[in-house]
Amino acid sequence: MNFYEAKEKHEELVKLIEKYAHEYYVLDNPTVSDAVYDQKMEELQKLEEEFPELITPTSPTQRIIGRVLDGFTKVQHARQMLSLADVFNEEELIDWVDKVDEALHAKDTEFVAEMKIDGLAMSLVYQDGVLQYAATRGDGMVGEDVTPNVLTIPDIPTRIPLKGRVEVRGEIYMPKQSLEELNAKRELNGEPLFANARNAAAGSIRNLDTNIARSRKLDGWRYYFANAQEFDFKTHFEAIEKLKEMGFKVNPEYRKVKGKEEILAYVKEYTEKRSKLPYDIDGIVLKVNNFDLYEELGYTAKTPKWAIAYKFPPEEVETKLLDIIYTVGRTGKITPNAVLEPVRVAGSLVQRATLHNEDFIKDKGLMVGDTVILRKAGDIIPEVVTPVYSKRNGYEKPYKMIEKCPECGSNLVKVEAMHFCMNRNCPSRNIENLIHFASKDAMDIEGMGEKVVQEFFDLRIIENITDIYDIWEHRDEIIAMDGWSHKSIDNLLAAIEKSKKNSLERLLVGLGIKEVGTKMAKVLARRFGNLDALMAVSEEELLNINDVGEVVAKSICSYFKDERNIEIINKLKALNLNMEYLGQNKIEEGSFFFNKKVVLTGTLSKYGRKEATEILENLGAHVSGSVSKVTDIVIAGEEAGSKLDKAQKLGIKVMDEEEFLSHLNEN
Ligand code: 0OW
Repeated sequence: MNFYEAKEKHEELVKLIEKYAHEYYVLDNPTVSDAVYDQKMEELQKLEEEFPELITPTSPTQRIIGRVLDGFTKVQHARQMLSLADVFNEEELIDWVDKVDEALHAKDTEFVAEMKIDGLAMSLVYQDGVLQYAATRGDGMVGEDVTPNVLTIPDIPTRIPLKGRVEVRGEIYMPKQSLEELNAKRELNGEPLFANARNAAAGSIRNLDTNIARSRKLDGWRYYFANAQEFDFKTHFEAIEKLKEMGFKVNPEYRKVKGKEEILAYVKEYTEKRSKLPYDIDGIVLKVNNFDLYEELGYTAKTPKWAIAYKFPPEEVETKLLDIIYTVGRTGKITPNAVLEPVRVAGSLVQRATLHNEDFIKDKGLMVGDTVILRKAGDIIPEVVTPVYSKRNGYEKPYKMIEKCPECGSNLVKVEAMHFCMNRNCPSRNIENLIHFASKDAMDIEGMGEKVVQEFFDLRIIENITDIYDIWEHRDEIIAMDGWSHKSIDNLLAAIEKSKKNSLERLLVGLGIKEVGTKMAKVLARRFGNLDALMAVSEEELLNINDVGEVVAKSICSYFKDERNIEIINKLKALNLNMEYLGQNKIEEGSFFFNKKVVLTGTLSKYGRKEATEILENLGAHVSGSVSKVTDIVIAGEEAGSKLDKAQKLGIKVMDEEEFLSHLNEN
């Protein structure tokens, strides 16, 4: 067979396999057996082995292989990916509908009502019937090409029967069932759970390993044929029907509505049906049906005026406040937590909620034994709203804040609205320190989640962070414990060993120095290069660094003066933990821009704004967006605007691009 015959055969096989996949995954009505499907797939694989140049990213054979991508390329959307304006109650929704009628000098404009799927927006672009790419929304103009991951979703067609350029918008989401399975697995592995399906879907689509994306069992609905009018479609409804006919999965709950009654009836129907749907919705979308009216209604910067999202109110449920327990944070902060009768709200089971501090509890008048209203603010954090006073039976206990640390018994100190345990050796603080040290943002020790830390702490295998590097001594004891095997403990020991090679900023975060988070740790690590240099620095020197204020400087100096901390650091050194900053571009002290407050304005020809900022920050400059009297230098490119005027008025040094570049050449 020559190349052209092979190309013919290839297209024929691809079309056939896509047809079978559509029948199986979208119509749920296969016309051939799995054996026939597999046989065709094998034939295609053989053909591609013989003629590798026929392999395209959207060939069915590419959907099933696993690969690790090294990143996603950016994609410029041909048409802006619009967002939706929100309304939060029925009154606002009807107001919006009335405004549309007014703008159109019409009555009872016809809309299409549909589900507002709670996932992430995705654009699919086809050229002459072949999928070119799948891209995320990004900022609406530029998104990320995530095609390999989207192709792991079986019912996304790579071929459609329509010539020309077709742009279809939709949502990628994680069905409720998939989220439950995924979180159950993560729970077992001691990994952090996904708070909701939207986060899980976004995290999965952005995972660089397509096998992981595939394992997440994502799905999708298409809800907008972006350039339908180029194909002479007159309404959104018929465009959606066409999408279905072309093989796309369209959420079945869409329907034409007009007039207040029909619209509110639809809202009511799906407010009730919401919890029974196998996918998360966070509202309803209304779109004017007739395309001709879109131009008349127009757009805002990010949203059409012919569509609206009605957001469901946060789901509120009643449950019982069984008890109030206290946790001691890493910094000794005492947080009261509500122990609740387990209850399902907004798609997950809730039995705990923070009560923040004593004032919060007293302001709400909460008493143990109360029936309380609970909701998930922003669909993520459980929030105790109020007691249900009418359900009080006199047995509720008036609230009194504890006075002693629940872990070590030392007296609590009240600082503003918060209570603290000041005992440096309070066991509970140690657990929090250990959890923090191994956490993702710090030393990132894989497999050393909260549960494992708690388990090893309770068994006295670890008391403080240096003990982590002696866990290997307890290997046999751990293997004998439930839930551990040779493999799992060796994986953990390997992860612990690997963490010794972390760059300095991770260790700084792990040490838990107050006021030193991820960003500050990076600034300090880049500036001083190694831990000894940082430990030797004076408060004045620290204050000279941009971003380092009084509080931070004091906290760092007092941390390194504390004997206990020095002891821990010496032990970590003896354990051969890396104490150096391993990142690129250590800051050159000698640079002209070192420690200078710089503002960029206008357009530079050699570097973009972001790149120039990065270069300046690597030279130790502090680049800010606005000119003020503390600004040292303004670098003015072409068409510099008001910032240049302000600099001249304030007598601030202004340099053009040429002078800026000349200073770079010095370095
Ligand atoms: N989440 C949704 C949804 C929908 C787009 C195209 C025209 C205006 C916005 O279910 N059913 N319909 C649209 O229509 N957008 C939706 O989601 C948007 C996309 C970006 C932000 C929202 O999630």
